[in-house]
Amino acid sequence: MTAARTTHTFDGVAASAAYRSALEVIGAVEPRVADAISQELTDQRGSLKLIASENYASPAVLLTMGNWFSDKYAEGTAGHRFYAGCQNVDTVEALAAEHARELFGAPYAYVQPHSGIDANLVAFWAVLAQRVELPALQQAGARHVNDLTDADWATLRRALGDQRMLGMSLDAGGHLTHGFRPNISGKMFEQSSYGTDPATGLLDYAAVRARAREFRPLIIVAGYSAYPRRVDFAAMREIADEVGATLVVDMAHFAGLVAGKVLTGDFDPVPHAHIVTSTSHKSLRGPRGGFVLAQPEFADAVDRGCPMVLGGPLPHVMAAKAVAFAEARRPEFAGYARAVADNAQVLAEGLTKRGARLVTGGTDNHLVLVDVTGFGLTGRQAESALLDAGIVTNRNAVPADPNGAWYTSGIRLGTPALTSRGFGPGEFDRTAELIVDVLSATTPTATRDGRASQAKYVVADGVADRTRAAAAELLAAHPLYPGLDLA
Ligand code: DSN
Repeated sequence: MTAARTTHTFDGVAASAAYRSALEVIGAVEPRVADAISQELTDQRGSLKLIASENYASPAVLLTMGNWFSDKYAEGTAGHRFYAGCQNVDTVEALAAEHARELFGAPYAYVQPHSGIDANLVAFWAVLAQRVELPALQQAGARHVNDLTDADWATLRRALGDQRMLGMSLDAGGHLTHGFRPNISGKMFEQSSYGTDPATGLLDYAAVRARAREFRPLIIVAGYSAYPRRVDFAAMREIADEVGATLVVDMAHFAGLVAGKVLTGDFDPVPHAHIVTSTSHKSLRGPRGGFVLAQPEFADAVDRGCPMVLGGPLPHVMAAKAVAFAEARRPEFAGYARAVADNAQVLAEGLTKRGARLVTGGTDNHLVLVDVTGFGLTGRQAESALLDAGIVTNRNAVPADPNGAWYTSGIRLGTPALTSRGFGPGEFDRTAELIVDVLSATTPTATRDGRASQAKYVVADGVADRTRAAAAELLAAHPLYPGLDLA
């Protein structure tokens, strides 16, 4: 695995000129913003970024977002806008959708969602529109909700509020937007969860089926933000069909592995789900945003994402999605995606052989979940100690977490970002060594009543400095945006 297969191909000289000019223009108005932008690059260049949901977009993607497309209103869809003068927005939206369809082999793509939560809301309301509202309209002989009598409308609103969603539990790796109470989805639906097998940490499809039969949800959501294994979407679809549910798959985390054909067959959600939602900025390495793929029967309902739950689209971001999807259609992106998954396995093995305990014992996607209670730490302590040593991770609950969602018992590590820098197996094994060194050298401090603190900790003298120096060596060998020079 070489750097050439995983990093961006770009012209550092051209990118340097573009960014220097941009910073000069910005700095003439508010120099502190120009400085912060510059400093962000320095900081990102100087740390081992292992946040599983982050990446480094190409300069082409980033530059596409800084222009006058930002000034356009364009409610509606390509060719059917509520504003005049949208011909160029039509071009980029149509291009982004076409690239998305081709990239994922999907019959229909909607590229307006601004984020993952927006994409999920579009999908959930599309299911409600198709399966609850449409039959109600038909029954009332109306073409539009505005044509319903007040009594029919009241009945429909009750029906819309009386639906069920089944999603993966949060501590098993599910996501807040899959029907959990702090999120709007949890207020829209009566929610129930499926978890993982307590012995193996793996999804238990028989248990999912049993829960679905009992709960009879309108929507089953599959997908995760902290589950380190593949999901059998063919099996999930079978379960959905058996109970008359619509299968929505949130592939935000692993979209890059689907695009790069690492997840294929039963593990590719696109042929199996009724609707697939995603973000574009995680393993897919695009701009910050969301999108939805759908089977034809849901296409019209998804298309009404605006005005159903979205306002004006972000044309500059849709343009950047078109560029990112075009990049992901190049053959080298498949090499990148393969390297992300291979590197995750090396990281998992490197941690395990040095004594770390991993949820499910390993990984077959882009992320690893370490149960840090084996080091006598909470996730919060591990996250902070690693940050002191220049390693950026995030704390995460593990299944049945005894420390709850704030302190947690785990840290989540992902390989997409460092793989974009050209890290290969040697670098990831060394990264595992550094992580275990830091965690082994960290101890919780005692609280006043003599118990171990869940937040405070000490790292043995010299370990953080030594790790920072070792990380700097790895990073120097794999510069972020090589040749890009702001000075
Ligand atoms: N915040 C994203 C993550 O880190 O997984 C998901 O919303």
